[in-house]
Amino acid sequence: MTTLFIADLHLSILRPDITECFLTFMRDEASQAEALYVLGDLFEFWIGDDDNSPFHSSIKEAFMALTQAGVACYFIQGNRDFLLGKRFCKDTGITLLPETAVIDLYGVPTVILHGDTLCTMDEKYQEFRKTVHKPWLQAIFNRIPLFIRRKIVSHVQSKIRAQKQTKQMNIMDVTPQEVITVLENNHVIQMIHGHTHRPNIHQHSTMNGSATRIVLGDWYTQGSILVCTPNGNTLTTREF
Ligand code: LP5
Ligand code: MN
Repeated sequence: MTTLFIADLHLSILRPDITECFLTFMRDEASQAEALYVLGDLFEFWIGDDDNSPFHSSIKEAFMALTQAGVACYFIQGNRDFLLGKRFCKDTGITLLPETAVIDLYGVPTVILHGDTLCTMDEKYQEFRKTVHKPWLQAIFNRIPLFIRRKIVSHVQSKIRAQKQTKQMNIMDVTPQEVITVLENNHVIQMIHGHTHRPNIHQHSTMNGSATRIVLGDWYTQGSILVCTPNGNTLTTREF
């Protein structure tokens, strides 16, 4: 019995090495698992479910093969694929979860999330997030022709990139008090998230006792997978 977690792959046509590692993982490993959880930022940027490029179709086919083989696949949106929605789920058989979800991981109630909402000191990002999550703005954006949406995204990305360079590293990590609040509000002592690209296993003191926080790694230089079994959880890597 195995449950797998991945996040922050940032798949794009510009990085065939990541895509190949991901497709091999899906075919050889995920297909043998009980469940696969993708905790956001699967894509470098997801512009909308109507983007049917051959590249995106090949990723969707990999999920479809998995769900058809009986592997349960779950997805939580990240800050780069917050526009991934119902149509993607219908095309692949995956289940979209809310931004914070509680699951039973081999008897341990566990809160899972992308992780961006834990970075409360990054006020500019949280403001930006609030804006792009407005349903009315997303509805308008989804009606804009695909090629214009692409231009808007690359324009905003290039503006933001410069801003990000000036941010202090510590504000781009989670706020410890926010971690404790989320653990306590969800009545759990285990959390799994990505986003910060700082893979590690941390302990936190909560009013319910000592809690474990597992941070998933990104896929910039290697595949990063959290492998969970009834006997324990292991952060692992796969060479490109
Ligand atoms: O992912 P990572 O680690 O690189 O950076 C994130 C945060 N950055 C982002 C930005 C997205 O990756 C790119 C978004 C392109 C959006 C296109 C617009 C689509 C419109 C859709 C409308 C429904 O998520 C980064 C964090 C970092 O994580 C660590 O947590 O710091 O945040 C930023 O850099 C954001 C800036 O701080 C704030 C930018 C404000 C710019 C205002 C532009 C307004 C655009 C409004 C769109 C209509
Ligand atoms: Mn992220």
